[in-house]
Amino acid sequence: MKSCLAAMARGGRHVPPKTPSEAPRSGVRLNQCDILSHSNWAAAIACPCERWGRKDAGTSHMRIRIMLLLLGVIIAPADAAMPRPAEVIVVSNFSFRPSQFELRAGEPVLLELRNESGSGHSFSAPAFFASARMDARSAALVRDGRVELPPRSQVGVTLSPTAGQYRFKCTHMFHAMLGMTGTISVR
Ligand SMILES: [Cu+2]
Repeated sequence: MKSCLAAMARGGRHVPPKTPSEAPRSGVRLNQCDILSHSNWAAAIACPCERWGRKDAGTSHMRIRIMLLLLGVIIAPADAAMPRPAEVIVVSNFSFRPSQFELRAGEPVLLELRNESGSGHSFSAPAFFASARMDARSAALVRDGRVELPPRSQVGVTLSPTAGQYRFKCTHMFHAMLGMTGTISVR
């Protein structure tokens, strides 16, 4: 069997054994399939060592895949046409944080509504939503001028707001009275 390290060093991919019987016996620690021995990550992803049933190789490759996935999550927003960073509104019993915030008129923004409480709430701003431009996905999240937020949920609405002062509140019974109100200033 050729070691995958040697094969990688020559710029090629290693070839796995054709039958399981050719695979390394248990107790034999081979390093050639560990993360550090791979000359590049792409080759590491393609490396089929885990098909041999070697637990450590499988674990190494899983780690690489998780790292690449995380890297993808970090890199992805940079090349996509994204709105400016999210305006995060944390919803709890019984407040919005922040309760006053500013947006820029005509500039797409992701409004991220995070309900951190164990109770349902809503973010109701009929005039604000009615005057804003939204794509179909975001518009579908707004019903009668409000977004419903089930317990421990997060809803993201992307929109381009129109200049003005808007009030928002939670429409659940007595919640506005208990402090769940706020204002959005769009300039
Ligand atoms: Cu509420």
